Amino acid sequence: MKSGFVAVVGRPNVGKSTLVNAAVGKKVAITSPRPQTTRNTIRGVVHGEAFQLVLVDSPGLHKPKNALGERLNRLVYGSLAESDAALFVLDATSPIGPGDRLIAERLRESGIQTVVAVNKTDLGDKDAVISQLGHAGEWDFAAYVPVSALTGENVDLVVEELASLMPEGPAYFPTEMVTDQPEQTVIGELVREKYLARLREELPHSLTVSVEDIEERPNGTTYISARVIVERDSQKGIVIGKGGEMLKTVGAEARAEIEALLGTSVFLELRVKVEKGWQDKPQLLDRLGF
Ligand SMILES: Nc1nc2c(ncn2[C@@H]2O[C@H](COP(=O)(O)OP(=O)(O)OP(=O)(O)O)[C@@H](O)[C@H]2O)c(=O)[nH]1
Ligand SMILES: [Mg+2]
Repeated sequence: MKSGFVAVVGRPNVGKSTLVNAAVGKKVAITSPRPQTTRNTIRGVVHGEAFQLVLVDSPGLHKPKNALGERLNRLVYGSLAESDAALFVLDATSPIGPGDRLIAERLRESGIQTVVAVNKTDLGDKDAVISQLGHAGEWDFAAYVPVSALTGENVDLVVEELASLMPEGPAYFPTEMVTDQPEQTVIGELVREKYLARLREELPHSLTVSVEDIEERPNGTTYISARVIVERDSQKGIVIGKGGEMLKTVGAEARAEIEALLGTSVFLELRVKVEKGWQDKPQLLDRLGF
């Protein structure tokens, strides 16, 4: 069969994770309208009849502002070296900018075979999409596909183009496996996604979730204890909300998705903790899995 690894790259918020989920057919990566949603490399597996694609979703590339940002960028460029092809995602609703050009340059330097997806075609008008395809065409990559990760339009074409670039190889993952992430990680991410949808501005970047314990009890309920970690005392109140309202709402929303994921009833205990400046502390970043 044809099989291999595909590095999914692009600026923050262009829809990389949404596209990976659409190609895999399951939610393996959380998404949000905020830039820098994805923080880890996440592998999502597309099982075809004669191919297997391992899509490696990664944080959007941007100018690093702190130790976390630097680690994320290194992570992405590191994953390029280990990949058989790249999927470069552009956003049809915003013109090609210096960030996109920088990524294009890196891709060309690396010599990796690249498929360009111009995403969010459901939002961008036709002329904008065509002009983007034209500009991107100058980079001379392997293929160009206008796509909507949200409606699913042309997602199959992206998969087809990528599959055609894969070398002969083994199935890297068994058919029932769509991601390599441990349950603990997926659960923490689902909690973080619910917070991202509700919090404003800077705060989401200061928030991380660490799942400490998952235990299936004889009564069939899975008990999960997780910590919501923020950077400053002032943020603690926001994350908990008036009378614990925010914590309750997020907890209920996350619990519903976790129950669907695990297929059991779930008791989710969320606790909030302040870790001052966690994004700039290498030791803490290690412990939190970055
Ligand atoms: N209308 C529309 N919205 C989309 C499409 N693809 C993604 N989005 C939205 O764009 C936002 C960002 O999507 P993500 O998939 O989180 O983007 P990302 O590139 O993974 O972002 P980072 O992880 O922050 O780098 C979300 O609100 C998505 O719902 C699309 O094809 N059409
Ligand atoms: Mg993402």
